[in-house]
Formats: sequence, C-alpha cells, structure tokens
Amino acid sequence: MRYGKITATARYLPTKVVTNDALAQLMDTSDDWIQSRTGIKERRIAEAENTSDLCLKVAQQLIEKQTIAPETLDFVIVATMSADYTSPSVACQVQGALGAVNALAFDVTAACSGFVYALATAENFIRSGLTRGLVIGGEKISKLIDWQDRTTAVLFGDGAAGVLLEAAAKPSIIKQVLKADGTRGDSLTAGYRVTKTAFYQEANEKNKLAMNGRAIYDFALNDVTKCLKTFVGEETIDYYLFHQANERIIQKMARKLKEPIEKFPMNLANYGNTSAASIPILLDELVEAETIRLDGTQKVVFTGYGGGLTWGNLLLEL
Ligand code: B82
Repeated sequence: MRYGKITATARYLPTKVVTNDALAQLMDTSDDWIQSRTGIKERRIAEAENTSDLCLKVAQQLIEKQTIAPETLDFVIVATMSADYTSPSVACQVQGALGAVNALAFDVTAACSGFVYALATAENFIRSGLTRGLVIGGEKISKLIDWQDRTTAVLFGDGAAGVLLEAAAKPSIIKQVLKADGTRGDSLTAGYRVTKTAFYQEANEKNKLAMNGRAIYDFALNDVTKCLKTFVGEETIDYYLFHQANERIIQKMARKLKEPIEKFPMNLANYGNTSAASIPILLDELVEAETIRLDGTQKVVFTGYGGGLTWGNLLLEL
C-alpha cells in the first residue's frame, strides 16, 4: 500500500495590495469597521492575471523545489470557484502550460472547502497506484465580488497555493471526513450562469457572490465545530489550519473546541478570505517559518468549510 506525502509547498500572491483605507475610498466603510469585525487589514487583488496564472506560478515553484520533471506528474488537481472558464478547467490550463503531459487534470469545486476535498481526492489517487501530483487551491475571487456591496467586498482577496503530493510507504493523511448539505446551498452563492437562449430568457442575475452572514456563521460555529470535535476525539493536535473566513469565527470555534488560540495560526490580516487558497497559503507560510517542518513529527488538522454547503477535516502527520 502507498500513501500520499506532502513533499513541497508553495504560494503565489498577486502583487497589488489593497488596504482597508483604500477600500474606504471606494465605498462607505472604514479600517476600524473591517478590522474589528474580521481581523482583515489588507488583501491582494489580481489585475490582468487570472486564476490559471496564479495557479501556474504555484505549480512551477512546486516542481522546481523538488526538481521534478513535469512529465513525471500523474495528476494536477485545482480547487477553485473562480475558474477562468467552465471548460477547460484551470487544472488543464496548468497541465498544458507546465508540460505535465502524463498528468490527468481536473478542477474540484467545493468553495472554501475545495482544498480539503482536493487533497482527499489526490490521496485516493495515490492509494490506487499513482505516484505524484500537484494539488493547488487558487482563486481570483475579486471577479465574483459585487463591488457595490460593502458587506462582502471587504472580506475577500485573491491568491493561490498548493502542495506536491508523492507516494510514500507510511501514511501521512491519517484520517478524513468530508461533508455536504445541499439544502442550505442558498446561504452562500456565486457565479450563477443565467439562461439567455433563443428559447428562454431568465431574469435571474445571481452572478455575484452573495452570503447570508448569520446563516453561515451559525453553520461554522455549530455544524463545522461539532464535526471537528468528534473527528479529533482524544487526539493531541499541534496546529489547526482552518479556512480563513474571519478571525472572530476562528476564535469562537477555538473556544468551543477548548483549545488554546495559539494552535490556530491565521493570516487574514494580510490576505482576507481567499476561499480555496486560504489553507494552502497558510500552510506554505508556516512551512517557510519552520513552524511546520514536514518531518512527520507534528499532528496537523486542515479544516475547510464554505459554500455548498461543504465542510471537511483532514488529520495529517506532517
Ligand atoms: S458576518 O455575517 O458579518 N458576522 C456573523 C454574524 C460577523 C462575524 C460574517 C463576516 Br463579516 C465574515 C464571514 C462570515 C462567515 O460566517 N463566513 C463563513 C462561514 C462559513 C463558511 C464560510 C464562511 C466564509 O466567509 O468563507 C460572517
């Protein structure tokens, strides 16, 4: 039996920094309002670069770090809700540009849980015989934002990050749980594609990101926290890498889990909510800081939760 092991991490953030003060020039908001409710100070916004460009930058770094020839990759999986196209997938764009001619490629759409879903999927490919591949979370979420809506426009940012997953003899992803509740999908929506054909014209314009803050906040605190509590059980965890939705939410969840806040690293201040990219960006920063060492001695939980509704946990020995 073979198992997936994370052998490299990488991130790419677009260079344009947009501070809260800069947003306050565009809409009726303030640095104080944004920081006190969310913990966000600034976010990156991609201009000409699209989601596939951000993801390609990550992919190139991942293969360079381990001097992997692109032809030896067996899969490229991208978690995104802001793909350049419905087809081709971002993963295919990356596979093509990288020259990963032997890799299967597809996108996973599970909103902010996307990276957790994608990594669990990749693990199963390795367990069924593939040798190595890339798992990337990347979003140009700014193109889905309603820039007239000050309640959501301040929350999000663009970015991408990912991992190289390679076959190893010892398991690294120890446990997983993936969940969904489609009955509550309406509480967080984006990217509705309206029908305007010769036969039917639809008025619906739910293209921009819309969220029922109260409903998804309750979902995070109740369903996601309960699931994680059961998942962790009596295990001692070194770090919880949560989807970076909001500092207040993460603090509340930490308290409910009766774990010290130091176990919940955050980077919302710098990037805001980057959806499927938030967990791998955080992971790469922690690996760079040598807080997470990738030497198999630390127990780390990845927790994704978001649109769908979807949520999931992975327990890793990193
Ligand atoms: S909020 O609605 O303004 N609020 C809750 C009452 C204050 C904390 C809000 C804000 Br501001 C930012 C994020 C959320 C939220 O609940 N986010 C999520 C919850 C579950 C899953 C994903 C997210 C997400 O934002 O990605 C609420």
